[in-house]
Amino acid sequence: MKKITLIIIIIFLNFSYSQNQYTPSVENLEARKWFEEARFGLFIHWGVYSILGDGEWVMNNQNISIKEYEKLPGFFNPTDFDAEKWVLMAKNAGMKYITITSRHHDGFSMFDSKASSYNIVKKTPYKKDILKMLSEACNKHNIKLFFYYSQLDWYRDDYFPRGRTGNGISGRGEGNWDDYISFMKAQLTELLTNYGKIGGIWFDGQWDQHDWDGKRFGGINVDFKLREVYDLIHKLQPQALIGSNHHLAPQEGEDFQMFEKDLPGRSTMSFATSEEDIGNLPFEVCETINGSWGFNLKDRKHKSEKELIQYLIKAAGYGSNLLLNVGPMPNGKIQDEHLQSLKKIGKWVEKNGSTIYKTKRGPIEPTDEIASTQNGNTIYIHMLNDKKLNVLIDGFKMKFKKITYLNSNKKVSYQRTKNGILIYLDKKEIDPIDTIIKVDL
Ligand code: FHN
Repeated sequence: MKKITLIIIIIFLNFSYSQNQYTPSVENLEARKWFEEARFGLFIHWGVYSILGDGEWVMNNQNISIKEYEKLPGFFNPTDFDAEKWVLMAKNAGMKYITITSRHHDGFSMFDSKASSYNIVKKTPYKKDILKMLSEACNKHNIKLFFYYSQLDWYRDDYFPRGRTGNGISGRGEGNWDDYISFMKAQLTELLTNYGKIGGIWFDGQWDQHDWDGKRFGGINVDFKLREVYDLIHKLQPQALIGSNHHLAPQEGEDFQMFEKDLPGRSTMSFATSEEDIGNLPFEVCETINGSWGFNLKDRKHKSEKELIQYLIKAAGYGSNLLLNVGPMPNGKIQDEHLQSLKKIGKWVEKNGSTIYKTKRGPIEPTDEIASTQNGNTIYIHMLNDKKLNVLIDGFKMKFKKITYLNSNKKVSYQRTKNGILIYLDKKEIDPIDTIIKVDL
């Protein structure tokens, strides 16, 4: 009898262990390595909301009722959309992957979905699956494709109990939460079966169901069945990387950790992931090219070439990828200001990409003025303040063979100090965006 009880306990323990402990597959670990080396991706927020030119939250912000919002798909006809142009735009900017919104909080699916007829093929005059076209173009040009997927939904009745947002939208019903989970599983299965091998799934919206005191996310009020959903994804495509923008510590089954408009640990946003919640998965920082995610006609906060390139460098200095967002217009085109910025970034990356791709976080503590990256025995110090000629790097005591300017190959003057090194930059070598110093160990 005792023996039987012991066997039952062992079986139970094994079962609960395998239920909780996520062991990434070999393919997944390889994909993580690729992801960390890629360093730069394009984020795309595109949906029927682009017609209103007021960002992707317009349904919530203007309290547009379900019935009113349902008219939008009828106007969505992006005849100028050219998947290959988008992919080449990203590739020429030095980006290695694209993450696009398959369904945002408005609940409208930008792909052909059997699980919901509220989708681009069934409800718009355009009638075409943009994800399909994009996946084909990505395949052709060797760019990986990730799908953003919103767990929050302002449209469906079965997203019930509702969360903290969208409560001014009239016409929302009161359905059954389990149906919502089944619906999400069905859609994710479509996304993981109909578009070839994908890069991964970028979840967003879990925070809608967490308590929030304006500073920290608290307990969750529903069960998103995360492990079931994550396991389903990994079963369908083991290499697919899962990340979730919940702003919390990584959860079992996730493969990378993301930081929204914030460098890891800098906590510049109210919802920032706190320092103690930073894990050891690959990092990705996402940021907008202007001030909005979805197309916003009146957004004039276009970031400068310098800001954008320096953000890419800073992210790399934290050992993180940058996922830079554009919000395409309703006609399927990208705003000219953004096309120009991406071209400029591309030029910089073409010349200096070796200091970013395939690097890890360097040995120098990142600040607003300095970032460092490392590839094997080479350290790259990125000097981001073009006004400072004497730069003290406290704590940098490493022995090295050579220290030169990357551009000219000329030697850099320096002096060892008690706690680090004082670098004397040559005015002639200063680059207004980034003066790169190469240190050979
Ligand atoms: O609400 C979304 C927002 O629209 C956008 O998708 C960003 C991207 O990181 N995430 C949410 C806000 O945290």
